Amino acid sequence: MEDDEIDLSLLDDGELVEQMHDDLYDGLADEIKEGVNILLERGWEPYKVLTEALVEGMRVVGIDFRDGILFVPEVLLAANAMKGGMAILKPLLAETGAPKAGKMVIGTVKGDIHDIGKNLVIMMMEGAGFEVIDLGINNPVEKYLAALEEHKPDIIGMSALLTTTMPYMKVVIDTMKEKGIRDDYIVMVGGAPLNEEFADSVGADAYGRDAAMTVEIAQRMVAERRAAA
Ligand code: B1M
Repeated sequence: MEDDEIDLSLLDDGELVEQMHDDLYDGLADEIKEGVNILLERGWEPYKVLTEALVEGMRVVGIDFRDGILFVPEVLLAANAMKGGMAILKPLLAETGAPKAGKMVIGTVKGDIHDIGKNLVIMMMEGAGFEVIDLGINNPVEKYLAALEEHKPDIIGMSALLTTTMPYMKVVIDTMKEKGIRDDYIVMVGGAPLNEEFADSVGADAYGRDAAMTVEIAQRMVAERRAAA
């Protein structure tokens, strides 16, 4: 170990969690994995590790990304560190039946292969405790419909980066209407060329301007739907 490195195992719980927030911010995946393991060894519930050490750390990352203090490369590093911790917690969370923030199916629409923004959204959503099914790129309507049927998510998300592919979102939403399943899901759309008006015009429920906003809106809409049910 380097002289200036911190021995995480010597920190008390509070200090360790604070250090993990800093390590997430700095995208240090190995330190995050080590921190998660230490907290688990100290008897922390996996859900407590997830919410207090990881999700809270990512919340700060999301705010600074939204405010232009952090940029895409840094957020990807933070999200990658988060993923390292999540990989340890996921099987344990499944066993303990921790509450989920919600479930989302997301993919880039047909004809479009841009996925950096979508992947960022996925990482931030997972960071906020959502289960996300990633359909990848170039998705025809059939692929979305099959995923809705199979996974029964709260949210269907679509991403498009080209002015030529963004109209395809309407194809998906119209097909959902034809099949009578439109209102069974929250429909969220995003991608650089979109805006609020476009989202309204294709019949989506919400437009995610960026990953942090998408998480905020998703949390609010899922909570509203659950309260209404
Ligand atoms: Co492309 N490309 N590209 N490209 N590319 C753009 C989009 C373009 C604006 C560049 C330009 O000309 N200035 C332009 C589109 C012009 C237009 O439509 N009017 C363009 C073009 C023309 C093309 C090709 C046609 C080029 C060619 O071959 N002649 C071709 C198309 C291929 C295809 O899709 N069929 C093409 C290809 C590529 C690469 C493969 C080289 C590469 C993609 C690599 C990849 O994604 N794996 C690429 C890239 C990297 C870009 C730019 C430079 C960057 C896009 C990006 O990743 N941004 C882009 C120019 C630009 O936008 N500055 C450009 C960073 C990312 C974090 O932001 O994706 O906006 P963004 O995501 C944000 C939000 O939008 C939101 O959250 C994200 C995080 O905050 N969000 C969502 C996104 N999806 C969401 C979904 C949600 C919610 C929120 O669901 C709920």
